[in-house]
Amino acid sequence: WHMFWETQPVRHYKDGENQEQMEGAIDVPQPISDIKQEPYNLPSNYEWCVCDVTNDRIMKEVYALLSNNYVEDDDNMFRFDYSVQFLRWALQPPGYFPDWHIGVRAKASKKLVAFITGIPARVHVRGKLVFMAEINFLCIHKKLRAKRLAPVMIKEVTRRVHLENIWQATYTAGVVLPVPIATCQYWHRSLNPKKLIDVGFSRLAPRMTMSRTVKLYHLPKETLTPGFRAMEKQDVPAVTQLLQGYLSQFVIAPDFSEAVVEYLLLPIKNVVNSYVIENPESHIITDFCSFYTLPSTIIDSMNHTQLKAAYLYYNVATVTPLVQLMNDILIMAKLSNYDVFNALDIMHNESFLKNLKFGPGDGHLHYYLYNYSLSAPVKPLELGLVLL
Ligand code: NHW
Ligand code: EN5
Repeated sequence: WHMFWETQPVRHYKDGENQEQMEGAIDVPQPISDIKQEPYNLPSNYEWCVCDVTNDRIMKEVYALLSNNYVEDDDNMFRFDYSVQFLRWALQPPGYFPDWHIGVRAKASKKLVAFITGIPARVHVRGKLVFMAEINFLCIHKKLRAKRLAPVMIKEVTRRVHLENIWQATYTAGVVLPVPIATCQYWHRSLNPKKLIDVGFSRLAPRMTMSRTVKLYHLPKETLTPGFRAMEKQDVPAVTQLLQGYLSQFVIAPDFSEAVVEYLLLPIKNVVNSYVIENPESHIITDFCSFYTLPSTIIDSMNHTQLKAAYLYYNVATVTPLVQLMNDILIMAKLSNYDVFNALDIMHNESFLKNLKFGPGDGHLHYYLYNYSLSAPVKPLELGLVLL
């Protein structure tokens, strides 16, 4: 049934979902000298390449592949449109390995036809610190689908991760594979309801007119919490402290150093937005929130070509109520002209979604671990990890 996944160190459905399981690595690490030294074989017309993400010409090729062939919704109406700036940010965190940015080219034309990436990350799993790879941006050109190329690419990235003495990985997908550790739902908050309805992203609710819908989703012209401002470099130590304190309660959560917080959370225009609440008297940073920018191409639309979407990233509310913090971040996204604000039902997000007029989407996100077995499945609210 799962010809490839059957052969991999992941949980399998036959393992018995209800039985007590041991928690930890499935396969023990091999000696590095035993790891295959040469890349896996591709079909003879194709060759491996490393995609240097600092190179503009190569990034244009990666962008062209992904913007035409990456993830679509179930009805093929929208396709993720990760920008070059975003991909550069996502792929070069502290300690990244250039050769984990893997491409496949046609030998004759040198055209880039497939891509997969890994980045290193330290992840807490039920309190244990595990060195992992985060795998993302697996993409095969539409004309090369269903030829069993994906298993070769996954084995090749696995080999390169093993060469760095890393034996676990985490990834998310919209499809069900063996076996999700958790299944989450996307929620959407309309910011520009007229456009969302025009392009088929959402519908006019029964007994609602357009003008009543616009009014329903209306937001104030400025944020409400005193001391709300964009995060700056000087905030990195305080934000790191807030995140470490908050994330320690989740079963799965990143272990953020100051270097990683500075890299991932300092604002970058059209990539990542982060805000803090600085107490006006004490100047203490009490709360933090962030989103990343991931537009989608509208596949067949007359009037519009792109949907501008913000995705909730990391938040910590210690003093300001979370719902108030999230209302302010919605206001910021609206002021910056986003069409929709998306969030998953992870961490404590359930507590504000309905209140702030988010509605459930038709997409799910499944979280996976490679070569790590959990003794029990995890609830979305036990997840403290967001993958891009
Ligand atoms: S999820 C987004 C994945 N990308 C897309 O959906 C883009 C559009 N689709 C495509 O480009 C975020 C193709 O359909 C892809 C499959 C490339 C998806 N993950 O080549 P074949 C990520 O990037 C299995 C894993 O014939 P294809 C996370 C499928 O079950 N496996 O299919 C990536 C089957 O195996 P089975 C997936 O349609 C995580 C086999 O691939 C998958 O031409 C990667 C069929 O291959 C998916 N999303 O290409 C794993 N989709 O056993 C990392 C399909 O069922 C693991 N498959 O026969 C960890 C590695 C590191 C370890 C380190 C220690
Ligand atoms: C790797 N890091 O399905 C991630 N998106 O709900 C890769 N639906 O946008 C895996 N189908 O519900 C990603 N509108 C998996 C997700 C793939 C993309 C996807 C879903 C998530 C989505 C929209 C559009 C649906 C179009 C028809 C949706 C309803 C919005 C409505 C707004 C008003 C209140 C109720 C909800």
